[in-house]
Order: sequence, then C-alpha cells, then structure tokens
Amino acid sequence: MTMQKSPLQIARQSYQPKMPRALRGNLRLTEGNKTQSVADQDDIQKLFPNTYGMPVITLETAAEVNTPKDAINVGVILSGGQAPGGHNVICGLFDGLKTMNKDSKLYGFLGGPSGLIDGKYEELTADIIDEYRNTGGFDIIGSGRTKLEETWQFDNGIEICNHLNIKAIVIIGGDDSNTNACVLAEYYKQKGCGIQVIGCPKTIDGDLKNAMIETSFGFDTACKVYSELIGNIQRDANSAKKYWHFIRLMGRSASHIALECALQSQPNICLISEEVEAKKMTLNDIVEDIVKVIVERSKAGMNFGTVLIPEGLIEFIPAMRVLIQELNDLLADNAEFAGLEGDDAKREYIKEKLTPASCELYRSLPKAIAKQLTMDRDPHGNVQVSLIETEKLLIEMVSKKLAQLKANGLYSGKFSAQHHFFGYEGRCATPSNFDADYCYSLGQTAVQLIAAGKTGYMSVVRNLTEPAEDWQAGGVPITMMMNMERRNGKLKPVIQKALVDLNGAPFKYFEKHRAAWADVNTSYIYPGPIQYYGPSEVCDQPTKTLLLEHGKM
Ligand code: FBP
Repeated sequence: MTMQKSPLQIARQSYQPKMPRALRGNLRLTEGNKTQSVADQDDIQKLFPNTYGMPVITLETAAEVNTPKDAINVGVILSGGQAPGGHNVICGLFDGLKTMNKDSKLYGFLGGPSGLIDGKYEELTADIIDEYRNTGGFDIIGSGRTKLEETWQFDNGIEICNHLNIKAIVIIGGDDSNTNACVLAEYYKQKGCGIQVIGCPKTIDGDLKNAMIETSFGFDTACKVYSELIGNIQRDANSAKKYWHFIRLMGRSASHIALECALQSQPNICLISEEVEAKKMTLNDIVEDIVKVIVERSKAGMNFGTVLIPEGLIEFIPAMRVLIQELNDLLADNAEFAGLEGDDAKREYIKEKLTPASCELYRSLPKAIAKQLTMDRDPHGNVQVSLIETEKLLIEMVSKKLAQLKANGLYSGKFSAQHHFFGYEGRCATPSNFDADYCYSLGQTAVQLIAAGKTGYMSVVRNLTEPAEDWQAGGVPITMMMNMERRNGKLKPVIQKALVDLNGAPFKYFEKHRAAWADVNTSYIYPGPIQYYGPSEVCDQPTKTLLLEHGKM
C-alpha cells in the first residue's frame, strides 16, 4: 500500500538543502592548535588520555582533486527527545558517504542507543532515505533514552560493528549523549578496535551551545512552531479580550525556548528561570509580579494577556529546589512509600519526613501540584519537569491573590485564565529551511571527519547567521567542551550545559523591552506559520537568539 502524503510532504521530498561552499567539490581539512577543556583540564585529560587536546578542524574548498576513497560502513544512532532535522542529518550522512564511494553503507541502530547494545539495526538504502528527506520526527530508525556508559555496552557495540564491518558510529544527541559519545570514542581508541565515534548537536532545548557550537538543531523549528501558536493565542486574546493565557513551554532546565518565543511574539509576560534564580525569587514574588501586570492592564479594561513560563521554572525557585532535592532523596528506591495506599497516606508520610521549611512549602502548594512533585523520577533520579503543571499552579495562586486584592478594593477587573503546554507540538514539525539545511550539512560534515579518520569529535557548522553558502564546517573535539560536575553524588566529566546568560544579548534585549510588552499598548507580534517557499527574509531567517548573539539585531 502506498502511503498517502500531503502536498507539502510531496514538495518537501524534493527540496534540496542549501549547502555551504566549504562542503562542495574538492575539500581540504586543516587542523588548528592543540585544545583544552573549558575547565578542570587535569581531570579531563586524565580521563581522556587518547582523545584530549586534539585540534579544531576546519573544512575548506581545495584546488587539488581529492583522491578516491575506500568504501566505508557507518552506523547512526538517534538519542533522546525528537528534534526537527534529525532525518536530514541522516540524509546528509547517506549522500556524503555515497558520493565518496557508492559502495559505502549506512546502518541505522534502532530505538536509540539500545539498538547498538542489543544489535538491532537496519541498512538505510536510497529508497528508505528518500522517504524521509526534509521530514520531521525520528521515526526513520526511532530514538531512545538508554544511557551508553557501561563497558559491557561498549563491548557489545564492538561486536555488532565488527559483524557489519562498521568503521564509525555517529551519535545524534544532546549534551549527555555527546558526553557518552566522547566516553565511547575514548574507550574504542584505547582498545585500538578501529571504531571512530562522531557526535552531532541535537536538542530543541537549545542548551547545547558554546564558543564552538552556535546552536543545536531543532531549536529553530520548535521555537517557530510555538511562536506561531503563541501569536495565534495572542490574536484570540486581543479579539475576545476575556482570557489570560498561561503558556508553559518545553526546554527542560534552560529557558532558551521561552526567551526565543518571547522575542518572536512579544507577550505581556515571560518568566526566565535563570533570572528567578539569580534574584533568589520566591513563588510569591513571581505571583506578585504577574499580578501587578494584570491589575495595571485591568485598569484600562484589558482583562486579557499572555504569560510564557519555561518548563523548568519550579527548579529555579530556591526554596522549591530544596524541596525537590529533599523529595528526590526521600523517594529514591523507597519501597515503604511505594507500598502506601492512597494519596492522603502518601502526603502524610512525606510531610513527616520533610524539614520544617520544605514541609511548609509542600503544604502551601495545591494538592495536585504537590502530588506531581512526588511522581516517578527519570532515569537520573530527577523529577520530570515536563509533568509538573506550573501553569496551573500559577493560575491558582494568581487567582487567589487577585481575590484578596478585590476584597480589599484594590482590584476591580475580571480574571479568567486558560492554560496551555507546548512541547510535543513542535518536536517533530517539518524542519524549517534553516534546520533542514543545517542538519544536512552536519551530516555531510560528519562524513568528512570520518573519512579523515577522526574520532571523539562533534560535527559543527558555524557562521549560521550568514547565508548557507558562507557557513563554515568542521569538527570540534568533544573533550574541549567538558568540565567536571557532580551527578548523582559523583564527580563526572560532562559537556557544560548552556543556560540563559543574563548578560547575553538575547536576555538584555528582552529585559529592555519587556515593560513595553506588558503595557496596555498592545505590542504582540503574530509570527504566523513556518514558510518553506518564498522570499528568503520569510523562509530562511535564523532565530532571534542567534541574530542577537551575533550582533545582527
Ligand atoms: P532532549 O533533547 O534533551 O532529549 O530533551 C528534549 C525534551 O523535549 C525536553 O524539552 C523535555 O523536558 C523532554 O524532552 C521530555 O521528555 P520525554 O520525551 O521523555 O517526554
């Protein structure tokens, strides 16, 4: 049975991603100076003796004709949450490999890193690849969150790679997956098994970025989808003039998505977790700030507005962080708690075990939210922030505060609220031209690094605020991005996660304009849906975050 497709799906199949000059024709690879990790150099060097200090690599067009390359087999893994563009990384890998030698093969490990461990794979042929060009999702081979960190897992990987004659593995993932890619690269190099490992920077959260990586792929498309929805809601709010919309946005700990959406849509309020932490704000402080804006707008008869809330907010409120930490410790492998019958018994048990300050906070929370804080932890033992309905918590607290003000004659408006959570709506969207082009280039770049025998590198494409023609491609040693951090009580080498920089240009721009956006003179922007065809200023724009970071806005 042939699969039915929308006209856009059909059109996107034949879209040819734009590629930088640096990836076309004959190429030369140049190496820079020896590198260092961003911090904890001695520790990182000790842990990665074989992959530490390698140079940054740049790809350039060469005058000399490249010598023909041997066929090579490569395996690819999609790791973690979906991000638009993942399929194009794989298409770029496939096309790059076949251009180099038509007998090269690309294998996809199925269902994420577990595919490598359990030897589950599929050869990706031209027919399969063509079905997925420029599409969203990770369904070509599936994804998973299994952590690659034990030697027995690495050894299983060697077995399957030897069986398939795979010389390199490409791991498409976020900061943790790329950290694991680096550990794997080091292990394989130390064993001398000849398997190279290359990473690719993926995550809608935008928190895998640093001096060498300008942005992770997927952030662009996801933010554009959410901003379209926020814009639509703002039009609705401005038309009906009767609802305050509280919109929580995915992004884990970092507020990059919320900030970018605010820059694109100019809501009345956008909370930034990193600022809440820096200012040591309490939940009550946050509620009072929101209430002030609501009261002011109500004086002008504007009983409507929008509030953007980053997913990880709750963990950045200092007292909440303490409470969550106490709950993490209390509930880890706690059979006694698991055995309790009913919500009330569980609530009582928790109240007894918490410190007095945390207990008071826990009791002050709406019961539903308090319960969400005690739900199943993720594989790292942390609370799953995507399951905590902060938008409902804030609506309830704001509503209470407004009722008090009303009782005291200090507020005469009407408060009616709607809640939303945007996350899954954007993670698998058809990639924007930016992500389609960027990802395809990341895949092609990875092939060049593999062909040059490199391992422990991340494929990078830079200069992203310029036209794709002028993008720069190359490789950055993953050890260069690492530092030591305490995880689950142990010091571990990890890639530094990038949170919103309160001194950075995107936040500064937001800070300068937010009072005007909160004001009664409506400043909403309605970004509209992602456009794939049309003038470049409509179709190929990078995020505002990137533009501001590069001084282009
Ligand atoms: P990663 O890219 O880091 O894997 O996470 C993306 C993300 O969408 C987060 O924004 C969100 O908190 C999480 O995944 C949700 O996880 P799940 O897909 O397991 O529901």
